[in-house]
Parts: sequence; C-alpha cells; structure tokens
Amino acid sequence: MSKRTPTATLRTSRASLLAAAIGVVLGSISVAATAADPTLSPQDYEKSKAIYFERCAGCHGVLRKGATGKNLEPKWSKKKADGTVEEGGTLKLGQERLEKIIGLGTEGGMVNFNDILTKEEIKNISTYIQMEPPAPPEWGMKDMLASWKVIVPPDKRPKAPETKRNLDNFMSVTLRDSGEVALIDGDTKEIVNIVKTGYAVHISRMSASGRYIYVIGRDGLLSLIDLWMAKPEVVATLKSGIDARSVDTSKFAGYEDKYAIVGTYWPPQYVIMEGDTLKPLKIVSTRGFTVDGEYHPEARVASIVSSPHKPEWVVNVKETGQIKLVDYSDIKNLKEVTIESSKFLHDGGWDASKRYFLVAANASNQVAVVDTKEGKLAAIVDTKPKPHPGRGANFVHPKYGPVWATSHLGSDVVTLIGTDPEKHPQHAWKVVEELTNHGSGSLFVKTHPASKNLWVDAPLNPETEVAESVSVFDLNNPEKPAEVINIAKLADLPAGKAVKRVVHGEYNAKGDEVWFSLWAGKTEPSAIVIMDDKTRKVKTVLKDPKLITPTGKFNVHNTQHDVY
Ligand code: DHE
Repeated sequence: MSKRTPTATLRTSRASLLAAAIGVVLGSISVAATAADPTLSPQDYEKSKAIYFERCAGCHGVLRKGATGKNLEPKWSKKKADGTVEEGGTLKLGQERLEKIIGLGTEGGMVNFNDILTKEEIKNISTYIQMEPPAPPEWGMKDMLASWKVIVPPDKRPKAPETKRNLDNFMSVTLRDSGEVALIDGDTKEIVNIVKTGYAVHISRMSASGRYIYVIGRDGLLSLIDLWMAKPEVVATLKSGIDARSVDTSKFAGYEDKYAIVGTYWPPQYVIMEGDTLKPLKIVSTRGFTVDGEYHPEARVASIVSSPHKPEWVVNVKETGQIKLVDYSDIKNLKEVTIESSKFLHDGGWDASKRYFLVAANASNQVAVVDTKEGKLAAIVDTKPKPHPGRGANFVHPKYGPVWATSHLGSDVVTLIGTDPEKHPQHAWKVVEELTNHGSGSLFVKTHPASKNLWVDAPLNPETEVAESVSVFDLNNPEKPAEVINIAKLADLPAGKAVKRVVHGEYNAKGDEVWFSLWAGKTEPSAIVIMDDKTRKVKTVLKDPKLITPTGKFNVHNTQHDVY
C-alpha cells in the first residue's frame, strides 16, 4: 500500500451528533491525505467517519481489511496461488462506482443505503473510503475501571422478585437507533420499561438464573438490567471497549451469575468481569495469526456462547478463524484451547444436544462445527454463499433426523446440516437439504421445540417486497414450498420512505407466538408484529411510537436456556 504524507490532523467536532454518540473512538485521530487524493472538509470527514463506524465497520472492519464485507482499503494487493499479483482498492473502483454500490446494494448481501443515508452522505462516505483508514485507540484495564459504574450495588437490590409478572416470558427488544432496549411483558404485551443502553445497541443475553439481562451496544457499553426490580432498571455499566457485538455469562452449575464476558471488535480482545457488578477482571487479546498463518491486527471477537456442560465459553475470532474454548474455572490462570477452523467466523448456535457448536464462517461460505465435549473441531461444512444463522434452528427432519438450519445473506437457500453423529452418522455434518427461501439477504431462521414451523426472514434483500416478507416452512414436510407472508402489510403502518425490513423472528417462552420486528427508518413508524405460530395469522401488532427501530428480540426463557 502506498505511504502518504499526513497533511491534516482532524479532531472530533462536539457539534457532530453522530461523532458524540460513539464517543472515544472518534477522539483525536490523524488523517492522511494529499491534495491529489480524494478529500473532504473536516466536518464532512468527521460525519463520514461516524457513519462508517456506525454502518460499515461491522462488515468491512475498522482497518477496512474486509470480513463479511469486502476489503475497502484505498489500495490493496494480494499474491494469487499462481504467483501473479492481484491489485484493487477503493481508489481503483472510483467515486461513481462506489456511490452506486452504496446506494443500491448488491445481491451478495450488501444492503442498499439509499433509504438510510442522504445522497450527500453517500457521496461523502464514498470519498471517505478512498482515504486512508484512521486507527482508533486501545482500551485497557485503566480505561475500563474509569468507565465502570455500579448504579445499584448488589446488597441494595431486591432479595426476591418485586413483581408478579411472568419474568420468564419477558422480551428484551433492541431499539437500535435510539440506543435503548424495551422490556416487554410477553404475556400482557405491555412495555414495562425502556432503558438507555449502549449506542446502536446490538444484543441481549441472560444470566444463568434468568434474573439479569446483559445488553451490549456497538460502542462497547455493557448494561446490566435487574429484572427483579418492580420496574427493571440498569444497575451497572462498563465500557468494555470501543466497538463490540457479543456478550455472554457463566452458565455452568456452581458459576451461575458469577461472570460475564464481552467480546470486542475494537480493540480486538475479550474481557471477563464479575457477573453482578461488571467489575472487569481480565482482558485477553485476540490479535494473532489466521488459520493460514498470516498475522491479523484486527482479529475481532464475533459470537460467544456459554456451555451448560463445562465452565467454558466458546469464543469465535472472526478474521483469524481460531475458535477459543475459554475455561473460566480459574480466571487468574486462564486456560484456552485454540481450535483452527475457517476464517471470517460470525454467528452461530448449539445443536439440540448442546454438545456441538455450529458457527458460520460467512465470507468463507462454510459452517464450522466444534465438539465441545472433546474440545476439537468436528467438521467444516461447505455451504452456499454467506451463511448467516443467528443462532440457527434445530429440528428433527422426517428423513434425516436431527438437523440445524441456517439461512444465507448471499443465497436464497436455507441449508440443513445433519447433527447426530451417533444415530444418523451418514448425515452428520453434511448438507442434507437446501430449502428455497423467498430471497437472499436473509439474517435469521427460527423455530421452537413446541413448533412445527421454521420462519426465515430476508431483511437485506434489495427488493422491498422480499425484505418485508418471511418464508414459513412446515417441519413435518420441509420439502413443501414455503408460505410467503408479507409481515409489513399486516402491520398496516403509514407509507414511508424507508423499507419496513422484517427482521429476527423470536418465539415467546411457550413457543406458540413468533415476534417479528419491522425495522424502518429512525424517524418513521416501526412496529412489532406478533404471529400466531399455529395459524400463521397475525395476533397483535405493537405500534407504540417509543418502539424506535426495533430489531433483535430476546425472550428471557429462550435466551437463558438457548432454545432455538
Ligand atoms: Fe448482528 C448477532 C455481528 C449487524 C442484529 N451479530 C450477532 C453476532 C455477531 C454480530 C458477531 C453474534 C453474537 C453472539 O451470539 O454472541 N451484526 C454483526 C456485525 O458485525 C454486523 C454484520 C454489522 C454491524 O455493523 O454491526 C451486524 N446485527 C446487525 C444488524 O444490522 C442487525 C440486523 C440489527 C441490529 O440491531 O443491529 C443485527 N445480530 C443481530 C441480532 C443478533 C445478532 C438480533 C442475535 C441473534 C440471536 O437470535 O441471538
């Protein structure tokens, strides 16, 4: 890559709303650009930097080396197997082409941004990515301790639940663009509270007891919510990093509610903390070598899952393809098993027995399977482009026995992988069937042990009709073509500019309702559509104006017990 002469040092403008929202990542950062290169005014640069962090870094990386999304460095070169060198980069693609890709999206799973960003923003971000990427600062123990807040200490919290509500069926709903979660009573459908959490809040996970919800924001802010309070509130926070996506807790017997772990995208590391106060205890870097033996400076932590059978977390390192089994029985003398799998690890879930963890290596078009009993890789399964399971879906296939399902960002199939090496060894870790989804651009599949349906979304499909619909498969007869239901129409919201993307089905605790989010623009009405699982008809639509950009929904029971 070409070296450039730094000509300007740009500082975060307090006036920039977005920049303020993501805090320290946008602190003072040097920018390298020469007069001949694409340039932006300091204000547009700061705004584009914030948009890049908010909308693009997750897929393309802070250093823009690419993962789920393509490499976006201004210039890159790579040696091919035949010894020739391939060159590329955003400078080569050029302004016009970049604006087109960002505006319209691609069939490969890149969403169209023309309903999310203004024309001016698309123009500026296209210029911004032709400039050298700035590296954000590190984030160590001193920074974490300085950020750590215990708002209600454990001894001042309730000794027993202060509510008669059925906490087992609460839903923690991500309100993505307002940086909040809505706590909804799944039985009465009332919003019990809306609490402030991290910016562009991402996921919620439960403590083993079901009392605490851990919510991670993209800014690395971890919020701990105590469900036992009459009105559940945030009782502790920790800024665990600068950019984060995953959190889990210690679920093995004897360690319930004792520890939590956050995996960060930047800096690339994980942090272990006390479960009830969030006091940080240990930070472990994940920078290192890929399965190909190349050093990667941005080896980000993607999914984390907690074993019910051992004091162990499965920590998936995206860029390196290394899966860490982290033994939390002795934090001071921490033991890690490092399993080589496949690069670009992203999201995944347990098989029905919770012995095997299946994780999408999405940009490698593979699913890696870890045998957590043996502490070994069980298989790497080739799939259609860009598998994206969420946590996947487990069911017993009438022909192939127990299977785990994933849908795909880059293909319109739903892949079924056999998961029972003991009773169905001929199907284990093989793609036994590919069902046809109503489009590509899918993010999540969902079923429940009490259900005979498999629900599949496609929110990132560039076609509005597809993005606003779901496919429902009959698990008694999976080959039968899916019923396609336009969920957005059922909500009967006023027409707006933004596509009402239907995202993330989540069951209630009993498994007789499926909740879908309509993820529209920040200033446009959104909703949660609750479907009756048996009849596949709409049951209720939650349209409260406080539900701003709802996306992920985490049912307490299903999240606590990994039911999917
Ligand atoms: Fe997610 C899970 C990363 C964008 C909603 N997402 C995950 C996980 C990772 C991840 C690593 C697994 C966590 C775990 O299990 O420990 N997500 C990323 C990204 O890097 C990406 C692609 C881009 C980004 O900039 O963040 C991204 N994710 C999104 C969204 O835009 C979604 C659709 C809406 C939102 O609210 O952000 C979104 N991601 C989710 C949800 C889950 C998730 C709902 C949990 C699924 C579950 O059922 O458990």
